[in-house]
Amino acid sequence: MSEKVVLHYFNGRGKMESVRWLLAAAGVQFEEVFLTKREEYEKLLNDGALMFQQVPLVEIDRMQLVQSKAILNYIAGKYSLYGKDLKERAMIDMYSEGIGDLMDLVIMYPFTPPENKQKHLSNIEQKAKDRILPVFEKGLANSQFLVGNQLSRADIHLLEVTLMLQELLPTILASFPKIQAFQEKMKALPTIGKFLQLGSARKPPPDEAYVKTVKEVLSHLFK
Ligand SMILES: N[C@@H](CCC(=O)N[C@@H](CS)C(=O)NCC(=O)O)C(=O)O
Repeated sequence: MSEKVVLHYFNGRGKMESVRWLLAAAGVQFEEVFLTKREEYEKLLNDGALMFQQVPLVEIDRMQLVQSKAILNYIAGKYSLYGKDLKERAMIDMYSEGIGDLMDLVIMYPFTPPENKQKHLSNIEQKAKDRILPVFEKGLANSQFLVGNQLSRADIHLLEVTLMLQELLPTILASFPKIQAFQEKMKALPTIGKFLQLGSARKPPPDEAYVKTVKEVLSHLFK
């Protein structure tokens, strides 16, 4: 019997979202505990659950995992989304880190003050078009998956980030036909299709309520 997996995070699309994508793609059920009040964050601190005083936190296999990259690595390894050998894994890591750089910019966008939003968005667009997306257009030139001949976390992260980009910049994929075709193939995978269904577990784009909760709970960061 598989043990339960519990995710602790803010109820919105922050760093935990990529973890949720991987679990969903692997068909793993999980429970969620949302942080809504400062006291809940303090309780996790007092319980010694947060090694670096930060969420996200994932309880899995009798461990309390923090640091989103460590969490993603563990889940990818456990559910066979991490290539067949060390070389494939290195490739998957490079792709995932490149995607992560872009993802971090997108995650920070809702927290950008209104006067800086346009500049931030232009930065996202430029990084995506000139630096990140061309790498994946090339990587998908002759194969269905980015690494080897099987699904890996890199594919799942790429679908996630390209869908996020399109919400902010609807025509961003116009000159990347291979990525567009890749998106369609990925969406046709049963577990991913299910995750993307309306009313499914996928989080909507961050709204003001989410930003307000994060700022209230982590008030020490937003003085
Ligand atoms: N490197 C960490 C960063 C996590 C992080 O920045 N968490 C924020 C919330 S999204 C936090 O808990 N900050 C509290 C603090 O830094 O005091 C990761 O990837 O998990």
